[in-house]
Amino acid sequence: MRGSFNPMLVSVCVSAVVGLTNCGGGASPDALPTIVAEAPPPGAPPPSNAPPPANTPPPPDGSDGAGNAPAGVAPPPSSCTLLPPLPVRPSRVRNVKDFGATADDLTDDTAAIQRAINALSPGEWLVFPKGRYLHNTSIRVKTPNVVLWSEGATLHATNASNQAMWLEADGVSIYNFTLTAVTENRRTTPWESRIAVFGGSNPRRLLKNNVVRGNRVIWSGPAGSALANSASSAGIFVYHATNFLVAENQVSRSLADGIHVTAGSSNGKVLKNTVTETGDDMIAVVSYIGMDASTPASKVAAEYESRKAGNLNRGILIAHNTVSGQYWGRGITVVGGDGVRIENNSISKTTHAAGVYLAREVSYLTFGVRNVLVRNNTIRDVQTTAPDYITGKPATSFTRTRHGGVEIYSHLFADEAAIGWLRDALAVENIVVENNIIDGTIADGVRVGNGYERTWSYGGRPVTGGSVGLISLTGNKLSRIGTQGISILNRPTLNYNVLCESNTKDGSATAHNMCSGPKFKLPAVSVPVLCAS
Ligand SMILES: [Ca+2]
Repeated sequence: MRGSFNPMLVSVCVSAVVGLTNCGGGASPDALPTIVAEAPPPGAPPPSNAPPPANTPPPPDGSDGAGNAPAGVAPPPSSCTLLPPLPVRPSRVRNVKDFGATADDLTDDTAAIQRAINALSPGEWLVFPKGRYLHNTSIRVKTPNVVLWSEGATLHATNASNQAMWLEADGVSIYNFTLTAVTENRRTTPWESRIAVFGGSNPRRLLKNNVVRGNRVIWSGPAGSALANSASSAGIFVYHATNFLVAENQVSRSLADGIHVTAGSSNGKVLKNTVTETGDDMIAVVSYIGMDASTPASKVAAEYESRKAGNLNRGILIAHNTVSGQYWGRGITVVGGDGVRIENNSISKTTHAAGVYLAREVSYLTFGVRNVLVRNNTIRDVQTTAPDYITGKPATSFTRTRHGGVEIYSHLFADEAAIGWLRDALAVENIVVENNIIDGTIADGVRVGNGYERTWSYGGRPVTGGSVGLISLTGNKLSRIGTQGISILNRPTLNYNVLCESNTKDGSATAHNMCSGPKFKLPAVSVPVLCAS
């Protein structure tokens, strides 16, 4: 199977047994039976210009990028989150109108735009003057280091199933566009997203140095209309890319995730974006092992290391974003990943599930989670409000998972749990949750280890809580909490403990009887450098 084109690898949350947990379900055993999501069947044919089968195994992603910062110590955030200056428009640029594109009329501009892009030499700029242009299929950019630059342009996609501004060469950048689209129901692939960083005909080639900045992926018509949403799948879809920057974009009402980072992406920054009212996670780092959830653990174990090399996301910085009001999914998530910093974000009105969610999930067979720093975020109104906007599938009425404001767990199939090293590999560990404000939750403020010592089933296979630990919860300020401030469900052991210090609930110290003291090992979080310049 490996090496053949697998829709699982390019999907935002599609599965044969779809969606009770990843991509919005919330995976707690007590929530399992309540939601049935819908998604295209896994065998649905891709569009005619979809990527052909990849015929090479995934390469190692080449990331290094991990420096060690002990718990609670990290480089100054300013050096990490400082944006580079915008590029200066060169005196000589190409103009899309010179290739026949016409703004503000009903004529389709796909051919003209594609002709203009194909005419670019590496490094050239293509300027889109003010006005609204139409395209009826994805626009593909295969020349490295070109810049797509809007000067007040709107791109409107008229095809729900093939609509991406598709960056498929190194260094391709897109700045300042307004992007609207026709949508039908929720889709899953990069070419059904609105901006895709994706290798296209060679999806396993690691793309480098792409920039998506200052764009607005927005809805353009009333609820219930074909213009009510902004993208059929994710608003911005980053697939197997490194050294990428997704900054200062707005995504509103995408049918799947707002910003979706997957497939062994590394050393990337997601900074200062605004994401609202999406149909799934607002910002997601998701690492699929890339096998169906029915795959027996023995097969997962046999292929684990090679798949990890190609599919595990590493070294992602998610900072200074504002996310609010999704009707399905979570606020900011790491569902499989190593080395992720989630800092200084504003997360609010997560009507369906957690504000911050760190989990290994069985439904999509993801990797574990390790080395995550969740710091200085403001997390407000976790399932305490109803969504202001809902559309289409999967959510025609909204549901609540009763996740914590911050939710941390590992779930394993029982046969995975029985293989000791695989159980450890799929753990959620080395996590620091520090100095966050968590204000307003329907259930716990922070919940760790849901599913521990419990057994339930998914897809007919027994599932159990996996290993969760080496977690530090320090200095968090909790208020308006529905149930417990901190809830620890796994018993502390040497390697799987939760340290709780200096947390408050309504101004008074709060902890939990399963919090362990410093007699156990502390987490040693290894977070991406990304801050050198
Ligand atoms: Ca036109």
